[in-house]
Amino acid sequence: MKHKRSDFPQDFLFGVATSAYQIEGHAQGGAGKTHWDSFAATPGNVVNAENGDLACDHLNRFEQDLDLIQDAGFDCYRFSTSWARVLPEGRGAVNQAGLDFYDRLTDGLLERGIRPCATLYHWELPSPLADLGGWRNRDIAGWFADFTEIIMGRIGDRMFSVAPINEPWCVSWLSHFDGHHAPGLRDIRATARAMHHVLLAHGRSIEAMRGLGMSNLGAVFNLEWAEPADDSAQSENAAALYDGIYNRFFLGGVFKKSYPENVLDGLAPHLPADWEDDFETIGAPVDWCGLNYYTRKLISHTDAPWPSLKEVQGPLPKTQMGWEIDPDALSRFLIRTAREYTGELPIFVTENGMASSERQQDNDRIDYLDLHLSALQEALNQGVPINGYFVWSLLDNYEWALGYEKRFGLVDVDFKTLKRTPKASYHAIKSALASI
Ligand code: IFM
Repeated sequence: MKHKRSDFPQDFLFGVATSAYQIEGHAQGGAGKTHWDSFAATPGNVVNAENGDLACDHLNRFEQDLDLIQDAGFDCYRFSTSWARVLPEGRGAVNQAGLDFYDRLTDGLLERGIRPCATLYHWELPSPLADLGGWRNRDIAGWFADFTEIIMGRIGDRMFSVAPINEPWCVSWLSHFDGHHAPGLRDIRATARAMHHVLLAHGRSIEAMRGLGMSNLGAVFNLEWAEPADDSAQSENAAALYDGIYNRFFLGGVFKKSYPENVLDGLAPHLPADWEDDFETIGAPVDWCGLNYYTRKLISHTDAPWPSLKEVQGPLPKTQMGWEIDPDALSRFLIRTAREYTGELPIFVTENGMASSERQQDNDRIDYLDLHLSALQEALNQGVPINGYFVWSLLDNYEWALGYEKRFGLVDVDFKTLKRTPKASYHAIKSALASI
């Protein structure tokens, strides 16, 4: 890699990220069924109908995985806790084996000198709660606050940082409007409710953790830069709306206690009654802001009903996902987020990385990471208070509706034998983190 640790501020933190359902092996250890299990079991939803039953078997191999994180020299590990592993029914009886697992994981990190950075929800909603309407049901905010108290009551004393929910856009829009993720709905009313409730649940969870006396709590957003596909005013408005739905709705809710007007034009009739009254909870102060960044989109207008958006193929080089590589947009996002939303609050890039079919000599990933670290430095030079950067992901894993084919890991996983083999990018980062 071109970059090395000493190119960054002295207390800058480097980490690596994963999530529970994508690596643990969810059919094991007493976890309850989730909406991803039934979504994946429905023909046509997931490539090869693959699911997270075994995934990387991290549940049984986590010591080996923590050794990999330590050997690479990472300061932090961003993992998530599965709601259904802790509370198989979503509420009520606790699965002690689940709590014990996260307890051992936490201690395993601390023993290795790695900071535990938890995300409470990374998409595996317990099926009994999905049966009650899941993210469409306002009660989910209370159920999630209860889960927060249970899991953080056990491991919260040892966390370096915690964020309630990973990527609210994916939890709501991608899953209830696009139908690409569980529960696979395509319904604007369901979408509006999920978008609002996911933020309400975030706020209730923050309140619950403050009640436990915890600090260093944040919010993690996935951002996608929207560029008009051409010079027309229609495309410009379309890109602004895409930006509103994808980025500004969620940042605005948490940091401005308001939703963007162009999004309300279409969504307001579908939001739950008295939604404005929830902003005090949604906007509960946080200690940092996490941004997950991968790509940008070219957007134009279509005549379909609201939001009338069309994605247009762009000319930039693409990853295995078909996502354009645009590091400059990361700088722009970091600068804009600080200027318009977060001010002096520390920002972390909580996910960045690429899928590549290169299973060993993944030079494309090394280049991608270098380019994005340069973009991050550009924002640092402009005074944005960025405190850390996390690579997605430690291991090749379950890439949701795309199954196991798309490989994001610094470490290759052979899904037949579950053997882990560090790739060239792992070794490159290890050298970069060791060099001063
Ligand atoms: O694998 C996902 C992860 O679960 C959330 N952020 C984006 C990653 C790559 O698609």
